[in-house]
Amino acid sequence: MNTLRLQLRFLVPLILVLVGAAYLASDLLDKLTTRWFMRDLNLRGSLIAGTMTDAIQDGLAERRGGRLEAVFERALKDERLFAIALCGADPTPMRRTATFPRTLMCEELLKVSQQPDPRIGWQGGPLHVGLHEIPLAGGEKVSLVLLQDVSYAELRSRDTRRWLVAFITALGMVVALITVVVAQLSWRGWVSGARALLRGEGLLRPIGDTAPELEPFVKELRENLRELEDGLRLAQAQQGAWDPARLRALLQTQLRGDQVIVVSNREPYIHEKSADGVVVKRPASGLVTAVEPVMRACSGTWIAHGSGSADRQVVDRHDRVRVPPGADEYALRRVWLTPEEEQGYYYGFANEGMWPLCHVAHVRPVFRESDWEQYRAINERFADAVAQEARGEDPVVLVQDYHFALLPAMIRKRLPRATVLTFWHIPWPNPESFGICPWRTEILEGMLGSTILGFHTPYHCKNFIETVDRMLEARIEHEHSTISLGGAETLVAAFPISIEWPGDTAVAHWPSVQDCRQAVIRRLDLPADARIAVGVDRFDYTKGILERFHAVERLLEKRPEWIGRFVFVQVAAPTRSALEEYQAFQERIQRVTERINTRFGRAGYQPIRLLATHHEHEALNELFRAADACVVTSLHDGMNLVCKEFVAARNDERGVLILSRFAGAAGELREALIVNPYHVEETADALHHALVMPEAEQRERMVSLRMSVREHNVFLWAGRMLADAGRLRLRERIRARVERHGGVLGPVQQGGVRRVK
Ligand code: ADQ
Repeated sequence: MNTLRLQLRFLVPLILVLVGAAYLASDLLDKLTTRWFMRDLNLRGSLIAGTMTDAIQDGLAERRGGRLEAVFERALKDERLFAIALCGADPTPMRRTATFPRTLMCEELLKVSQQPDPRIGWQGGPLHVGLHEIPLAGGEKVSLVLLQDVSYAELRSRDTRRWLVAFITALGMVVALITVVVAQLSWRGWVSGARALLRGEGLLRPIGDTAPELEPFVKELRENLRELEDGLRLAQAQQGAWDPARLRALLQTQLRGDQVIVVSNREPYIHEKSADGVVVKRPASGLVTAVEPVMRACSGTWIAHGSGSADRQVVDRHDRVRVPPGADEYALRRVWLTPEEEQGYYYGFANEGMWPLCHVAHVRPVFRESDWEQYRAINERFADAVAQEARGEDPVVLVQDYHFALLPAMIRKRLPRATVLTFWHIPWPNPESFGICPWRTEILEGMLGSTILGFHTPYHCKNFIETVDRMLEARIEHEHSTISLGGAETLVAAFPISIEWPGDTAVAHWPSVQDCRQAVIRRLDLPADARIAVGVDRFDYTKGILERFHAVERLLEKRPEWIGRFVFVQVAAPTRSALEEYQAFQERIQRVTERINTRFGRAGYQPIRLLATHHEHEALNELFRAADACVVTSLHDGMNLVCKEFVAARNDERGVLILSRFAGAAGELREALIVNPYHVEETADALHHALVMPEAEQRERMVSLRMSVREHNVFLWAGRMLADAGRLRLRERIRARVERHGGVLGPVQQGGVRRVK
């Protein structure tokens, strides 16, 4: 429709110009043909006069009528010759044919014949008047008057005009047709060029087959888009460090205050029944630690499994409760699961299948058909909850983790215009390892319903893209890190997660490092001069707790001087205890702890203190501040937040971080002592190194670690992801406008972030 309007804008003036040209040309042609006719008739008259000269001279010399008239009558056989007369000195012609008009006088005929258009009107049509002198004997002259019928000339001129108009009309139509076809083709070229630009192709590399005539348009559009994106980036860069205010500003500008919905299995607040009534608990979860501050900043809706014994008691009739309790910053929508559903979807498929599948920690994944069915059904239930909670057709939905691999595609089906950001908090294995999953294609297709799919590290992204490459018929653009499947495109990118950096007010309330140390020594009844190392984890086999204990044992073996002086405090929050694998693991850790404590312990001293309970944030902070070293020895970890929490707790710039090279965090926190947890000797040496590290070196390392975590905090993680979502949404809006409106350049040419918004 718009193309037609555009073409009419061009065609109407073209047709008007052609009509004007036809009008002018026919007039000109008329004049020209008349002039040619007159010249022909004069010439013809001269010829006739020439052939008749002798007969006229003879006829007049004989002085008797008859012969001359006979000559004239013969000449009149030429149908175009209408009448003939001879003019002498008298006003009336001296001889004339019967057809010659009686009213015409010689003087008048002379005048007419001398005009450029020597025509007179007569009943039968116009007549051409020609006067030709015939010399007579004795120097006298007579004029031969020839009246020729020129009505045929007018007929011809009319015919010529008709043909001319028909020709110009046909020409106009051919030109119009060519214009329409070329315009259509060019239009398609423009639109696909614009689309390519909006996909980002034109910005990073030139669009392959741009026609030369479209170059200026493409160049302009490309420049406008680049300006637009630069503007966005600049606006972000100028705002300094990432904090809740900046995240809120980003949501209000780039996402125009669009609704943000988070979906995760674990809820951020659990209401439990207790002897004192209902109590609220915070789960030990890296995901909750990271996403909660984002949610508080954007006041959205968090959809999660209501797992607490008092959860149903506190929700409204829509299963919602405002959290954090008392602060009322966002809505928590609870989804209910039966024990069988939880068994199949959560313990079964997610934690016995996906978790070991993605972590290379030498525990075999277990895949059961019934678990898979539950997993799919529960993903559908959460998709329904998202659709119910969505206030508009295009919310921003943040899907969290491996419990919801199928959810992105299910959301896309219900809300095709939603922006789905999926974040995979655990590692992604190589294609061979992932290939053992019986439902690998379903899982990949489900995940590719995401607009953006985030992992912690570029290595996990690479593994995912390679897996898709092996298992699906999808188009992969390695240059842009995008995967297209069924017409939808997913950007696969690394967004390293982090923690909320503690604010000045919170830090001001922290007890001093000395006080923390005294408190921990007192509470755990440790030797007064104890050197303390801590480990804080969920009680999970991927965290390398066993390997850590073996390293402690080896340290005490190798360096007995630490016996009685070195204590390892391990906090381990029970997790997934319903699973046999986890129960066995926890029991094994208990046994190893006892063995080591028996081997190296003595009265009033135990080298390992295992605290297998959930700890509140303040208690963990106290422990981190009291410690000489923090030990993170994950066998495989997406990121690991404990190491970042330890760094954040150490505003005294002391303490040493020992970090597994298999944790995603190792890529960022290079000033830690990086170890291979499978190498017991190396970890034992790192422990010793940490305990004897001079304060100056500790400070140097810690200052650098703190700078890194402070800058790369959780708001940067969320901000980068949401800013990318904002850019894609903006691009999508421009693309929609390009298709909706005739003016390809309309919204883009306006330039500048604010105007487009
Ligand atoms: P998790 O495997 O849960 O997270 P992690 O990143 O270490 O691992 O986070 C654990 C969180 O739970 C931390 O905030 C920690 O303080 C807390 N926690 C641990 N033990 C606790 C205890 N005993 N009491 C109270 N709190 C405790 C998953 C991935 C990680 C990834 C995160 C975030 O496995 O690789 O870093 O998600 O994406």
